[in-house]
Amino acid sequence: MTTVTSVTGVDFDLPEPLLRIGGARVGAEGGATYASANPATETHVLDIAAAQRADVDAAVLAAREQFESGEWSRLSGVDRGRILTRVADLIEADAPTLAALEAVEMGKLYQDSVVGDIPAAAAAFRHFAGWADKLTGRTALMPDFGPQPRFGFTLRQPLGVLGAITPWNNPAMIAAWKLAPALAAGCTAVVKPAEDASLSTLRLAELLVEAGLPEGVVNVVPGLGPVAGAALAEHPGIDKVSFTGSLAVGRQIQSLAGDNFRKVTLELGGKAPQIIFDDADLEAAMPWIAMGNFYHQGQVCAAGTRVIAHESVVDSVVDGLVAAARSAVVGDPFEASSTMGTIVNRKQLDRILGYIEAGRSEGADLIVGGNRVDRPGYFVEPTVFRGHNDLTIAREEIFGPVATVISFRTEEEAVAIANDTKYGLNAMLYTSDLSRAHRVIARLRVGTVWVNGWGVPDPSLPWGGRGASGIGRELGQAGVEAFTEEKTVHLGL
Ligand code: TXE
Repeated sequence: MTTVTSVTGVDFDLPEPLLRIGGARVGAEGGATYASANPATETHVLDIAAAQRADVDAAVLAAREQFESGEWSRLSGVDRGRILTRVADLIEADAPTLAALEAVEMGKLYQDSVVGDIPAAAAAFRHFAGWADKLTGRTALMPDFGPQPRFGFTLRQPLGVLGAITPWNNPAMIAAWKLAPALAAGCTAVVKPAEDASLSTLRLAELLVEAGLPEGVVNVVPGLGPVAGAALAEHPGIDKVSFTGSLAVGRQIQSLAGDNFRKVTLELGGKAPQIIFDDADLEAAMPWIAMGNFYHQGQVCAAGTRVIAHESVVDSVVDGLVAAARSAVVGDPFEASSTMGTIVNRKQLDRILGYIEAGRSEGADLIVGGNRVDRPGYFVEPTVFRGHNDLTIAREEIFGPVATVISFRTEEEAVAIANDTKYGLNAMLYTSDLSRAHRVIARLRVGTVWVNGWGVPDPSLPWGGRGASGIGRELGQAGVEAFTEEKTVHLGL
């Protein structure tokens, strides 16, 4: 095992950078690897085995054989739950390592992962552990069929093999959101983590086995998206694809899944509105509004980057965002004083700077920020524009710390602006009027609404989008049932 020391003296072990197929830790076919890099220092971390098509075949076969063996899929729900609870305990105990792996590979603040992402990953396992023995069917009293009395019921059975393709922005948490419900339901899985952040998923795989999960239940195939990801998404041996990532790749996966009549869940990001009414408690709201834009450098699918403020409070909201931007400390993700880390990679940094340029050239008013930070690493200033909803920066997901403030006059207008987007993942609204909150909630075309706040989805409630934000729901009862098939039985008596 290789031990690494961060620039600020945090020691952590790197997991073996290999594929996990069945019980084996193996290199990729032909010895293929890809480089993992630290975006804060632009230095190499290590080379990771890059799964090829044949490796994905082997992983799917391992997951299929494990599923058919019944060792996991027919284990009692109580026993599955016991193991998943142990996984949650191990994740919590391992938070410093998991957080360090995410910080070193993709620049998220170490401290934010320790208290945020990693406990959220554990919470998903803890929650779905409780579902493992509660996935029951229903019964129906049916009329006799001719002379024959009948009784009907349904069985809820595990779906089979999951192909999970995960993004780099919250790698352990999103892997947990897919794996915990799938495992609770009795499925087995092949996971393809993002090439920019694979290490915490490899570490998670080790913890799963340490908790007592049989080998082969979760197989991990790090690799490049168009190679390993595509091979997994189109593999005939999987029963479901669960994907979180970009719209473009989501579209490809959806069409592949459609061609193969395969179940699919897609979470493709958003362009969420934060509506601030004139009756909002601004002092309480401002930290949430700022966090919804600058937390994790804006690389969050739920980020609320369209700040839609009533004309009577819009100047105060802009001032609040400017103050938050000016007080942000953009620095090394391991540094305790940093409040913002780095952008994940060069490509993403250039994308963000390109959007900022589009904002400027389309005539939006740049209030603060707008530049790359002058130091090594992919750091960008928190940025605030004033503008309108037709700007490119208000229409496209930037996945960077770039807010666009838009003003409105009436509730009607606020709802219209909020809904005027192809995305529909989430929305935030700030008001002290309960009736208004209910009226607006009912009209927002999104999967989730936060009122007077912003944050992380909770495993007990569903999460997912409408429109270009995706298909299906993860988490909650809907999320775990999505890993089952409900079989109807007509019993002649
Ligand atoms: O995503 P990709 P990228 C959005 C966000 C971001 C943009 C691009 O706007 O700026 O997408 O990010 C795998 N077949 N989100 O380029 O490529 C890939 O290896 C199968 C929002 O990083 O979609 C990785 O594991 N898989 C989002 C995963 O897909 C393929 C989170 C996501 O990477 C593949 C991430 C292929 N052909 C980005 N090509 C959210 N919903 O939160 C790539 N992959």
